[in-house]
Amino acid sequence: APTYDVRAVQEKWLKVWAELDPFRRRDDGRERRYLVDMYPYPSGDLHMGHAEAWALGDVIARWWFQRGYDVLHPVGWDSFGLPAENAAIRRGENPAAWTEANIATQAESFRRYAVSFDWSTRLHTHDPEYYRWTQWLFLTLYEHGLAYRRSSPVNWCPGDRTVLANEQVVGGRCERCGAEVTRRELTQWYFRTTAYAQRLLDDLVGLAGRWPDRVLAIQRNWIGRSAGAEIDFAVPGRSAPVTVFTTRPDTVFGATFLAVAPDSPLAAELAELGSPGARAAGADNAGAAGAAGAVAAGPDRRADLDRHLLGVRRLSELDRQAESRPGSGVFLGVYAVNPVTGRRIPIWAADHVLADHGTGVVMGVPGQDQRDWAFATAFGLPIVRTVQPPADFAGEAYPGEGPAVNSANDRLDLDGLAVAEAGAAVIGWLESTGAGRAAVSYRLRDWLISRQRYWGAPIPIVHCPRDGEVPVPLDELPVRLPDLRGDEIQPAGVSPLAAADWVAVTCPRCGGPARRDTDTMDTFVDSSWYFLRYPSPHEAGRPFDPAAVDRWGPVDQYVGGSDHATGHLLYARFVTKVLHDLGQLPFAEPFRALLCQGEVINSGRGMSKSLGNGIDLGEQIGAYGVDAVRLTMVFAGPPEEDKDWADLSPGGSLRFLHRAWRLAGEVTSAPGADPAAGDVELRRVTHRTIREADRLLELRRFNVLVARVMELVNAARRAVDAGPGPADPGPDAGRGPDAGRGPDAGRGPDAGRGSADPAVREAVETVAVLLSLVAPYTAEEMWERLGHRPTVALAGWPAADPELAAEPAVTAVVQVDGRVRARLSVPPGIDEAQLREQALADPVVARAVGATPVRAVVVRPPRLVNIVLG
Ligand code: ANZ
Repeated sequence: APTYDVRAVQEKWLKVWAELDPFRRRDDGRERRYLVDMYPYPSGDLHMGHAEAWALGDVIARWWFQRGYDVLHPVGWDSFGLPAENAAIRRGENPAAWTEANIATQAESFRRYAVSFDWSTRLHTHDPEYYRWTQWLFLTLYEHGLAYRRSSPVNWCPGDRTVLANEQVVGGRCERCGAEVTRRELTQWYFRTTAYAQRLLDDLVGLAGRWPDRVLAIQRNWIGRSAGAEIDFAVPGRSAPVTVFTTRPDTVFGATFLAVAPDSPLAAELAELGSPGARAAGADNAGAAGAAGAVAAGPDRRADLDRHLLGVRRLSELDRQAESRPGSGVFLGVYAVNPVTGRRIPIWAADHVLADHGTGVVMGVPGQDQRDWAFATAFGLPIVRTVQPPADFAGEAYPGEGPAVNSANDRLDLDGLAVAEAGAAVIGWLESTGAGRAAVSYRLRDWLISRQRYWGAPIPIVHCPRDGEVPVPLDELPVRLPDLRGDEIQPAGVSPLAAADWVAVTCPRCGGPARRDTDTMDTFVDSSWYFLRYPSPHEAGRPFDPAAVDRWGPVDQYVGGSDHATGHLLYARFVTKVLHDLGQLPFAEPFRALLCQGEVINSGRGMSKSLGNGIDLGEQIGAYGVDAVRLTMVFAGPPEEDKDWADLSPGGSLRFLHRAWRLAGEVTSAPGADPAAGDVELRRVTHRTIREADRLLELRRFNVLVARVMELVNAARRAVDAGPGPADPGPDAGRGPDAGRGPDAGRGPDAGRGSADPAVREAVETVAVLLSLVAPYTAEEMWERLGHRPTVALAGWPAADPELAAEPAVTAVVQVDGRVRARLSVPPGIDEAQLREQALADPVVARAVGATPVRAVVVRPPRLVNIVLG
């Protein structure tokens, strides 16, 4: 069978498209649609994962183009970041060279991959004209108290020698290099994401059904709201009480110890208080001996704590929280007073308590909490049950429901109350006595945004010995990266920028000598706002043109990996909300809908260098062509599912594309021929396919759409081969435009008996337009063979004729007391109420029922109605 030369066809249409530039957004007032694919990181050429994501996103964008929307489908690169920096160190270069070479390669590959980009929107985050505005974003947050610097224990990656955000630590390891992450006390910059915790949570509701449930669940869990109470425990010898956060205020009668995070300033302070040298200050809290007022030499609790800390620093946050691990801790030599029992309870430092969660202090309730049970057992602390376990309970701590026990004092009696009631009673009592309050805590932490690396946007702050932190004035942005290379950017634990001459500046406020901040921003800051820059990528005096953002934002469809659920997708939501609150954006959510593609795997496993099972995109395209690779990606299954390349057949995709293309060469009716005179059965298939296409695209069931197009090709093939006979084309019934040229030359009129049927033309044109969403080269080639001018991409979406698209009627049987009284012709999609109504309204049925009361009507659409009389 004739085929086309894949490579030649690609070359041919690339030239035509470059000239036509069909995918420019027009800003012409038509209804608009905005689609963004998560922009790529330029590490080498495009790979199979890119091929999948952009094939899927392009289906939607190209559908919108066909539907006549003004579409913005931009392209850009996430071009700051570590791989470029590491490559530059290896090569002794500046990272820009490697980065820009890769961008050029990827841009070329994207063009060849025929993604419907508006190339005029192109942006790169390492471009000073872009990062000028990333710095502006930093300063805007800084100005509003949402960017700040503090010293705290942070995640440290010994491999990359930089700090990591919590979102970049996966299972205790660096997301990028896999090294085990440790903790270090460092002064770092943060964005105050916690100020938006509740809003970030609340607004997830509006995304339901438009974002994958899984991503919503991950975000909800990451924000981790828990409601409970703060309870103040007085500490004799200390002016302020120690406050705990608990989700179980009902258990406070069972709090037999407090546990503080060993790496918190509070632990150090309490150890000081509990050590002999501190006796004078804490007369009532005289260490383990508890001999009030006595000055005696006792254990040095500070030394104990320091020893304990050595072990703690080796643990990740995850390890510290693991229930399976026997916790460890040290007594701090200090006591607190349980506000409901009045008893003195010891204060320990315990490594399962995290410094930056809740208040960094836990009340230990061994009766109800298994970790506390283990801790109490290990260290001989008392255990008091305050919830009665069921009779058959054989475990240790009992975390479940049950009546409160051992929970009464002379002013508060919880005994017999259920967990929720008891909790509410405790909160009421605490609030009336001033010893506590209802409180909410979030798992979400502030976003650590500073990095001790070179290839990122410099933090636009100057440190002045006189004026402290001074923001760089907006008109002095961008703070450009100095041109460093190779050795000069070796990671050393402090930013390579610290060693550059660049550091010395004059203070913008006092004019005295000062130093630049030497950290750069996490690249996730760059990507937290790029979708706001796309509508006006060349805007000079501000980050974006408000009118452009107003017209195009928010993004109608975002496409990218669900691995960004807790990082990028949360950061982008945060930044959008901040800018919204500052009156800069009319919307508070950046992405109306989110499509997360699955992974492309091979033989059941993720592709990786170590497994050696990588599939090279360039080779696949070389062997089968762009269209076959795109079609394979789209046809492989639902977009969100993983696609195992070993199970797929790009060769089969190519054979199908050739079949479709051959049909286009066999059509002999003229463009514009009226299909009404054609084969009505084929027309029904065509119009049902069109009607289904919109629904399937709406539902993002692209694979099913491809299956329908394949069926339409088969139907058209049958119609050609078995048509009513070779109609005489006549002198002016146009022949296929290929007649007389191309590999199919002369095939047109003799091809099949149905070649001249205008319904065949209608079917094949429909195939070309639908296929243009997936296989743009083949579709273009077909369109040309059908006698049309390029580009098929903007040919316009076909409209389904409702009559032709209607499913053929089916027969519904109506029985009255078991006897068939009527047969109704009904649409197959009829619903229960409609069918019931139609059955009861039938005159024969009405007569059979007469005046007898109807006891029941059993309706089984579309085929059966059974009326039972009383
Ligand atoms: C007493 C208690 C009794 C608790 C009980 C639980 C069960 P989330 O939802 O994670 O906020 N907690 C509080 N602060 C902590 C910290 N800094 N590090 C480790 N654990 C901490 O859970 C809150 C619960 O986790 C709190 O409620 C506290 O233990 C613990 F039967 O208080 B609970």
